[in-house]
Amino acid sequence: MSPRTSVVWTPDFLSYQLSDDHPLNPVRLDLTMRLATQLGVLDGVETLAPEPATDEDLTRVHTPSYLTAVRSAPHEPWGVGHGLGTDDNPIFLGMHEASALIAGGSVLAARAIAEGRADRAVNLAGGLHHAMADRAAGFCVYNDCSVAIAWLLEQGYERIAYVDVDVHHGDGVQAAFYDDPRVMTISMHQHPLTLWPGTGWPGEYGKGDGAGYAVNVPLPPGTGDAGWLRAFHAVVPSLLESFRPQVLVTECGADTHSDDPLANLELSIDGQRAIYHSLRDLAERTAGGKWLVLGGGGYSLFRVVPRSWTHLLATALDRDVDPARPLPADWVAHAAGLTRHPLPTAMTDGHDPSFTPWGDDVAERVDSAILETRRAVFP
Ligand code: ZLV
Ligand code: CA
Ligand code: ZN
Repeated sequence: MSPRTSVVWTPDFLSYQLSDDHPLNPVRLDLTMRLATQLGVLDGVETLAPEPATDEDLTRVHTPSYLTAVRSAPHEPWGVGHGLGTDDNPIFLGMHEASALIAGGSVLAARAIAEGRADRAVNLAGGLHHAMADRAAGFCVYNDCSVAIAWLLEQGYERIAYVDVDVHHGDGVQAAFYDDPRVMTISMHQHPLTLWPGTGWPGEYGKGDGAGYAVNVPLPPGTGDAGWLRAFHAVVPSLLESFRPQVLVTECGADTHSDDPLANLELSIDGQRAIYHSLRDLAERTAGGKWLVLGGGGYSLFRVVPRSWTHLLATALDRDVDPARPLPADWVAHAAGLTRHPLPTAMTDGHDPSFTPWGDDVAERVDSAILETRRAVFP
């Protein structure tokens, strides 16, 4: 039987705008939904409209005093602390409401799966993986990934796998479940010596009962499609095969792309499409088909995120989009009205992800990253 997929969406997600010129611009979500719609990917798909996460939901992960700070910050912005009011996390009007709505979206997606109404559920506004229990970080106010996982644990789930393919380390989710063997967190990311937040070393493998259930794969700048996929396949499938999660939660940041202004892993749209297909295959083979898909980073707002996440939506809906498919003229015209950057013309970068050329030096460094991670977590 073909899987049922729910898509969580509300135009109110666009109110998560940290500041006018902040890299995390919600136009990327608007452009993604427009592109997916115009390509027919969302034909007949009923979207689920979220409610804000409740304090009960949020305090499974965050401290009550942090919630109080987030609520009051726009009205009393001086000396609020908790990572609020920095260049990465400016204070904005309606900050609590916009952030709680995104977390509510991820809980709604989890609920659709837990209640058996969906096998897969997508919240592209989610994936805010850096927020900590009592502090905002890296553009993230509430950690919707952790809030959704904590909700699933509350329902009695005993094994949840979290795989984070954003170019940054999934530090907030790792920290939330670091000593909990019910949640296996795996993050692929650019090496901590070369990218914020500077964590995600293979030696961070969990503690106490959770030892062995945190996994980190740091990759060198310039890794590229073939190197990234090689590392992924050397580590992730065997871990998920032995863990046998009841749900696979994925953070699908698109900031691994070579056009992304924040990082240097140098993947293509075609490589990212291959990642999404691998995640779907793993959900089917190891997690009983249960797949909770979250967004994440991605700062090439016009050239990358809309195409990459349209492939992600299409993958989750089993309506794979041919990479050769041209971009709809209406979408290009709309995007052209918003940017002076040249726009792509098709759903591909013209790369065959399995044949990306990569230099010997990068190859060696990818292979030593794989070995280091395997030494840390494989029995
Ligand atoms: O994609 O930021 O480097 C999930 C995600 O993973 C830093 N932050 C820290 C260290 C001191 N700050 C830098 C302050 C910069 C202020 C605003 C930018 C503005 C323009 C262009 C780039 C940045 C920026 N900020 C680039 N990298 C940072 C990181 C945070 C990255 C968060 C990734 C979030 C949504
Ligand atoms: Ca990551
Ligand atoms: Zn990121």
